[in-house]
Amino acid sequence: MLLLETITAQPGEEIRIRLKTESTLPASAMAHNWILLAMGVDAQAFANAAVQAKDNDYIPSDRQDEILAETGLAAGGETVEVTFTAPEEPGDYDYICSFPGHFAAGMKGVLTVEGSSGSDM
Ligand SMILES: [Cu+2]
Repeated sequence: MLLLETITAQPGEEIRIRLKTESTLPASAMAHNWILLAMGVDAQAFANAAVQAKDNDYIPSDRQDEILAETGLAAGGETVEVTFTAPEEPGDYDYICSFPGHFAAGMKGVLTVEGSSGSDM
């Protein structure tokens, strides 16, 4: 399960996500990934499409433009990571695990990019 439900970042900040799957199940039964979606993408719709994309590690190839950052799949005992630059636009960006059923089980979270520091905060 994803334990980290929120991440806060500054615009343009470099972020590294490292994901380790602890499981003794075969990869076909249990693996995880981490996919950061562009602002405004319907995470539920993306997850639904991902179920059909088994041949592409559950990343729907026709929705690549909705992805800001992604890891590969990590099966039991494997670690994957991705380094990316946080978006410049302040706001909330959903991230999910697109392995079938995992989004519905709650493997999702929100990356919040904070606004430029002003006196109104
Ligand atoms: Cu998962």
